[in-house]
Amino acid sequence: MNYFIICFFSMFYFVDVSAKGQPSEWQISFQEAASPLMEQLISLHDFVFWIITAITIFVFLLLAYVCVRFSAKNNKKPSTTTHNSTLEVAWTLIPVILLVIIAIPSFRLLYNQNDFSKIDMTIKATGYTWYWSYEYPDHEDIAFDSIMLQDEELEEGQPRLLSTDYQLVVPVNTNIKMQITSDPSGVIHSWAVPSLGVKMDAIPGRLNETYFNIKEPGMYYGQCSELCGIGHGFMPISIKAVSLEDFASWVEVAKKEFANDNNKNFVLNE
Ligand SMILES: [Cu+2]
Repeated sequence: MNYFIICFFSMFYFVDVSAKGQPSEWQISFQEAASPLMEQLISLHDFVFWIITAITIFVFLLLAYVCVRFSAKNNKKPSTTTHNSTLEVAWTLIPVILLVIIAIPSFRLLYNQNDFSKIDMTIKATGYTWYWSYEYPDHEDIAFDSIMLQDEELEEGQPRLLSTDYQLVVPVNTNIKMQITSDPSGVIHSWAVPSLGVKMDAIPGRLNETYFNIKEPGMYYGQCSELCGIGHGFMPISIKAVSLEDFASWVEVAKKEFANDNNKNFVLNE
């Protein structure tokens, strides 16, 4: 019952009330925004939602009025009017104006999503069957695979089907460009993290780009969002956002940890 009440009210706030960066049971709306892009996505959604609601109610009331007022019983002698210029201009212009009103914030967001003018660092994600592999070209080519933890490997607090053995560690308040591609001999995947407002196809032989900026340290989870095959539901993305200092020390550790591992894909890049 509690879940029901929470979900019911979260519909009106358009934000999920549980732990940030991951989905919750019975969740209806978005995860809490953890990046500026997701904030903009949610505000555009809320804005358009109210326009849609107003239109739906208006059309419903019109239909109800027509059904009653102009039924055969109440309107024995139908009018033969076929044109009404004022009305025709109005029902053409008002939708056009509404579309322009929606288009302005929509195009602004579209532009922001593709604005790579202020990038601080780059990470490359490659989709394999069935896991993600990450490379840090700005940090001495640190590279590692990120494989889903099985149920028996999960530790306290790690969400099932979302946690990985190695996490994508990133600094907070940094514009991070993700280059996203897929194994040349593989299939199409999609790198998606709902709380960051990021979803980009990973296509063999093609390098796609997106970016995010995480505001607060914490864990942020995502999944492959392109039906890619038998392991589609088992190649999660888990991001650990840390402070700049913690990131610097992680880089030092990671350089050693992943340096001599011949299984890692970065060996191919040498
Ligand atoms: Cu996939």
